[in-house]
Amino acid sequence: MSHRLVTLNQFIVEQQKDFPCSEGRLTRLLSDIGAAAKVITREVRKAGLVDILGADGSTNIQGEEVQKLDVYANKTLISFLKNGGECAAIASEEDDDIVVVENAYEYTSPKYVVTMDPLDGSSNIDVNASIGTIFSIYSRISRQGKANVDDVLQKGSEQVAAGYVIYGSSTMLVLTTGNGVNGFTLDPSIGEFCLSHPDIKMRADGKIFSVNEQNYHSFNPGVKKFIDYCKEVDETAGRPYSARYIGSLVADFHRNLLKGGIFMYPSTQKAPSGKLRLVYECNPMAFIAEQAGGRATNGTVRIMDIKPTELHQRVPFAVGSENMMDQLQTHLSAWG
Ligand code: P6P
Repeated sequence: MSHRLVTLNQFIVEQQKDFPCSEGRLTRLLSDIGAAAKVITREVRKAGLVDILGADGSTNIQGEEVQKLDVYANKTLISFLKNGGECAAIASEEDDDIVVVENAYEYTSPKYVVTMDPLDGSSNIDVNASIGTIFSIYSRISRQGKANVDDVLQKGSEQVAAGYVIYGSSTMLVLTTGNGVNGFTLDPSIGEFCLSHPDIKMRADGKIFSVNEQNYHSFNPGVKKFIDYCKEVDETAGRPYSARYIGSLVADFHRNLLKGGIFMYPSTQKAPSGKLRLVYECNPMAFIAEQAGGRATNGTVRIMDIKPTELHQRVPFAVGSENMMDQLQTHLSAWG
């Protein structure tokens, strides 16, 4: 049976019917992000060919060397969001403070704010490993005037939408608006994201565990015991798990979303609060995981229940298949 080609914009508009009071403004915001992703794809795809590869010499607030594509992706997304008129402020992992959208107050009263990691995994750019853009959308809390930092320091449970774009063997946008998770693959021949993975579900029993074992020595006992459990070879069941770790959150998460598995970035000696950012990385991935039937915690509480206290806050992070997350929790409860 031939499948009807459904573009991202057609899908969003069709889903809009589920929100009778919708005015199409979230639709516009999501299409702005989709358009920015196409522009970023064009640069990512030729990164090896033009002088956009490699660092631009600066470092961001995280103290990480900024790659030129990082800067390009950040500027592109901010430009599309500013000009789209539906976004009152942008919190980017690349910027110290929020970008308040000034001109929006003259013509429209934008309802939403966006948090984003414009190009996550950028250390993988030079080695051609998959990288990604991660974003969340919240309804602003401030009712009029300029948006402020409180608008973007909301619990993850307040997200209106979340998604990521993975720049891999193909460019794919994975999105949830709270009604399940859907994947759209960019068809370069028509320049459209087309529905390719409808209603993605994360298997309850995965077979993949993803963690940087270089940090094993500094993990807490429960995490160590869980990793040991994953590596046990059960003769009857064969080798139950496979270790897979790319070092690019979007790529590691995407594989586990489609195949089932668990990703962990626990607290380590070098990163006692964990490495990943609650606002830019963990909340959007947690929303997607839960919408696909998975779970996301900081080892103690649900990620989306944590109230952020500052923009670049880091948290320990575990996300994945329900039963694997239960196994991790069992080991954490027993060993701390
Ligand atoms: P490590 C990339 O720099 C990143 O922020 C995530 O995309 C990725 O999951 C993590 O760091 C990898 O960190 O310490 O294992 O190299």
